[in-house]
Amino acid sequence: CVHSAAVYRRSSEVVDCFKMSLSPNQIILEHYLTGWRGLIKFIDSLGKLFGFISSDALKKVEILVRFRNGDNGSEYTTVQSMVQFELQNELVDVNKTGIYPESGCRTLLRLHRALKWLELFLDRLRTSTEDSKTSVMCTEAYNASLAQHHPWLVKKAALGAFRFLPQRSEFFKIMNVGPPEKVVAVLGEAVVLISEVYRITEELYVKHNLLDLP
Ligand code: 1PW
Repeated sequence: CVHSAAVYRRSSEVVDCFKMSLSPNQIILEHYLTGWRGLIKFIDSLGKLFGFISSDALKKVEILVRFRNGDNGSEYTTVQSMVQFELQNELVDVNKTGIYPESGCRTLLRLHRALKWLELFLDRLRTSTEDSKTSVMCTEAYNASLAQHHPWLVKKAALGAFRFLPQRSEFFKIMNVGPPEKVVAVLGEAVVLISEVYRITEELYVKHNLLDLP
């Protein structure tokens, strides 16, 4: 997309990346990953306590970037082409024997699951009022989605970190898109786009029975 992660400044630019990743029934990996880089920058700006979250997400993004830059890079243009290529070439641990721990399919699945959390959290943020607590909204969104895929230690660390999220007004400022009404509008757009990206990926993963790759 038009925004390079390096100059990324506003959360509306992340929304642009996810918008550009929709093609319209395929997900273009380049833009999906740029969107994630923007999200990671945003998480980083929330403080050091969130470093373990952003560093894991960054690791996943970098694995997929490596595939895109590798010998078979052209197969990693869309999520659909990636899934087809890796399945056809038996690069995915479909039998759960742990021999391909870093397939593109299993790596993207982690980001895909995290996107559900983001969708739920942003939707709560969008419909929240001035006295709503970001930590509560984030915790609820997490418990309703990503938490079920995490071992207890990760859960404990994540739930512990959420308590230190900036409060709503500060959070809106960090998003850097303007007054609260504008933030709410951007959040509305973000939720629609992210849920569409999520839906398309989910359908693909269901179709190929990839939703519980180790
Ligand atoms: C404040 C808004 C935040 C929204 C972004 C969501 C990012 C979620 C990343 C959570 C990472 C927690 C720590 C890492 C856990 C990994 O074990 C887990 N990774 C993810 C992305 O869930 C599973 O990856 P693994 O261990 O199977 O390679």
